[in-house]
Amino acid sequence: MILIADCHASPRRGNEAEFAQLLDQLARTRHDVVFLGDILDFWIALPGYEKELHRHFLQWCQRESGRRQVGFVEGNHEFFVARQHATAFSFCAPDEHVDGAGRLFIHGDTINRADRSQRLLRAVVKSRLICWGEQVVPGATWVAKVIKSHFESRRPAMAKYYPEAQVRAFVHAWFARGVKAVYMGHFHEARVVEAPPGRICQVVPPWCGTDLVGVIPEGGGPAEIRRCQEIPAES
Ligand SMILES: [Mn+2]
Repeated sequence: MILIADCHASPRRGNEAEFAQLLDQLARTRHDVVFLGDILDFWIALPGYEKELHRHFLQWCQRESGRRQVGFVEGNHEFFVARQHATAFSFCAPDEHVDGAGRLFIHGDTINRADRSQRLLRAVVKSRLICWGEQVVPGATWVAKVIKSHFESRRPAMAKYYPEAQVRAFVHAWFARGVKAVYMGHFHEARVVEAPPGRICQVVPPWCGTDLVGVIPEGGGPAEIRRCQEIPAES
């Protein structure tokens, strides 16, 4: 299984062509793929807010999920994807997903309890009232404005800070509930988090700027961090 985090594909970053190449490389392997969020920078899955980049990615997921598992968990730059596009994926979750093997996939932005503006945005945007409001065009415009102004006013330091004690507490709570492994992105660095014997917690590095992805071996275990083009085709 291949894990991909934080591609931040966007015209702003000028990495759309490289991202298309990544999708081609993935399609040439036989691996299941799980996208750990912040794949497209950014993605408001409402009418009028999706572009060719979003459509191309969705088509890829739709096609490849017929050949392999393609999972997606939303990052803090993605909104309403699970609600609007669930059928394009094998699984698609606004928060976290636990698979049949007891592996938890999560972006990671909600772990830092001190990041109040991020948690508030999530709570507001994903509320029932907003779900109703965004069915109409003025509602959708307003929701998109709120989301955009959040990112414009945000201190970049908060997003990058790695809250070690909180990550540990978070994953141990999941281990206590029977989860065997936790894989996340978001923090823009590769980390293996200390875990009890037989359990795994890993922070997958961002693909953006590194070309790196995680590859979980057949029998499970920690993901090997590799460049995607080094994964043999049809493996
Ligand atoms: Mn993120």
